[in-house]
Amino acid sequence: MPSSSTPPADASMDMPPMDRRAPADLSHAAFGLGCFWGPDALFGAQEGVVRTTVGYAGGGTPAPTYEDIGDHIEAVRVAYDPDQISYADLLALFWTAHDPTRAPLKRQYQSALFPATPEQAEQARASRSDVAAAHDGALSTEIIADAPFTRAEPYHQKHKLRRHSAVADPLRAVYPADRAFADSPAAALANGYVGGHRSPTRLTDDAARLGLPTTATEALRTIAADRHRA
Ligand code: MHO
Repeated sequence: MPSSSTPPADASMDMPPMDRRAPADLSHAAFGLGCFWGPDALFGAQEGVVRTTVGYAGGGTPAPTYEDIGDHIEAVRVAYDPDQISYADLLALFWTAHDPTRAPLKRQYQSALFPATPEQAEQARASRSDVAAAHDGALSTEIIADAPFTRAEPYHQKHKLRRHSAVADPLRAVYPADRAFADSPAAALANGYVGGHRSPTRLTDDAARLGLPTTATEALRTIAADRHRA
């Protein structure tokens, strides 16, 4: 019998196939909807979302950090393939994933849209008007165009996934650099599963592109089955 410290034979992996094949021509946009850990997973679970990054945007304080966020807002920046998911789809997700009528206790958790292009800004404004009409105008959501985005500290990136070492460790071994791990499309998708935003039945198809060791795939399936609510 191998000792308990012997890693399973299949515990290592190569770069995930979906990371090798990630499309180059991506659009991006950022969203603020409270603590960024949850939205990181929510957006990461969506088909067509290629990368997610959490960070700080919307303020004027230079060089924000988590401990010294100044007047910035926690945000998730999404890199997406516009052939697979539209900004309108992302907006729809944004509105349903939080309560935009609630004024947050701290500016850090302000509801905000950070469009990156004039077209997105126009769509964001039109979408906000539609949603406001349905709520008698009482929305707290701000629209801040062309806001500089500062990446958050590594421990905030894919925060939910980091708590599940059976899944995160093989990915960390492929990407020892924090930045590469945070930017991995496979890490974004795995984080989406851990957050309960993707049905475990979809792992049947996703397993090959994630390329995780079998033990990690099974661990992810168990976590997803526990978290996912139809
Ligand atoms: N309630 C959470 C917020 C973290 S989020 C990155 C906590 O402090 O644990 O703002």
